[in-house]
Amino acid sequence: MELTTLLGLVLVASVAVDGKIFYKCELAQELKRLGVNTELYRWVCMAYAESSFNTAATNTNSGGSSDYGIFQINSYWNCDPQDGRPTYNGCGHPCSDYLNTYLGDDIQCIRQLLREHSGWGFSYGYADKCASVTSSYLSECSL
Ligand SMILES: [Ca+2]
Repeated sequence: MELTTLLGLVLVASVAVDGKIFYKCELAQELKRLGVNTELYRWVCMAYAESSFNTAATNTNSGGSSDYGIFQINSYWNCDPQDGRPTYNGCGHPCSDYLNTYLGDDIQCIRQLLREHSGWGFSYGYADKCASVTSSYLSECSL
């Protein structure tokens, strides 16, 4: 294999591993480390419902907007897709900030949505899979 081809493969691989799929307890520990200290189990359940713990998850909605990252933050309301599509960008970040392994900015946006919506009503994933979640969801985790 030519060296240039090898370098090309290494480059592609490094881009591909920019995101991360968390284990459940690992995510709980990381969210706690970043300051989530109330109802942590709701955050972790919501992340599983929305992205299966994948920070690089993207999904396109029927209306043309897209959802980004471990919490599936929406490009029309809450982040800027930076591709010309309209956005209110309520959380004030490019959507790409919600695809990396640093979750501090993702948490900040979800905190804002929790305030604006007085709870988790903004997340269809939460309503679908987490409405009856309890703290026992994290009972196997060391926190
Ligand atoms: Ca981030």
